[in-house]
Amino acid sequence: MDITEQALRKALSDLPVGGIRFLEQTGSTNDVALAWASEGAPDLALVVADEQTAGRGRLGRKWVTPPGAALAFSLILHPVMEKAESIALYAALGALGVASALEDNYNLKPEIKWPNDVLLKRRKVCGILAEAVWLKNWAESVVLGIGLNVRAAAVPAAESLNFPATSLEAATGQCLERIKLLHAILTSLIAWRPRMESSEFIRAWEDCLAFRGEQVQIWAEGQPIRAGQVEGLDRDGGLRLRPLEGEVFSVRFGEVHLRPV
Ligand code: BT5
Repeated sequence: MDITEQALRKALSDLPVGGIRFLEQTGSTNDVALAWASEGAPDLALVVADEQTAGRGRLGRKWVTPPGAALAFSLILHPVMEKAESIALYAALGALGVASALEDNYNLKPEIKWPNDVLLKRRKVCGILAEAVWLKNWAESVVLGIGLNVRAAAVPAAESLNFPATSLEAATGQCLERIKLLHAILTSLIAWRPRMESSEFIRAWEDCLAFRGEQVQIWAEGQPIRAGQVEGLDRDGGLRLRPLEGEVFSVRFGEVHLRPV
């Protein structure tokens, strides 16, 4: 079924969504949501697009969203946490929200590639981009942008990718209904959000962690590559790695790249 604003309003009427804007085509739903947030959008206001012509990933990378094939949306949240580093936890909320929705409703076994890519069978099916509207030192709003490949046609050509990608269609053999998926993901995000700083949240995230017990390489811009076996997460969501020699170390949030060895 095609997404329309009317169909969205009807399907999401049982959720406490703060407002809905649907666009057949837009540059980036995160840009629309950031503008709306700075004009005072309510908590849980939602921007959905069928197609993005300038979808954004992290650090200026591109996110591809062709028409009729993907779920691309941005959810505006008014944060309860005021520390700058907590913004990264919102991206984790996005990943856990998507992973739990896929597991609970579609019987899939998603994994989270730390910090916040959702994988199916070791291929990226969903990307998350959390951005904040700052007011002095605290985030007044967080825009949680989520892009999910629903149909196989959503997956870009392999040569343009920095990590293998897949779609829900490839993983399930079915064309899943996008509005139902959105309902399931929003339900899961709304349920996890009040528990974001709990040990239960970290445990659930850790349960989905990809490459546990495996060797990975990790590097950040201008820093040497480090390698280690993925042990799990620490209390604030940092990734714990055990190197071949030396002490276990944690990697903090930031622009860190992770690759299986
Ligand atoms: C992400 O960045 O994974 C965050 C993507 C967030 C997209 C959503 S859609 C709704 C909202 N509006 C936006 O404008 N953005 C958000 P990153 O980890 O930097 O990954 C980007 C990389 O993923 C690219 O450089 C490509 O290699 C790859 N890629 C691009 N499109 C993809 C797709 N559809 N499926 C899988 N991989 C993709």
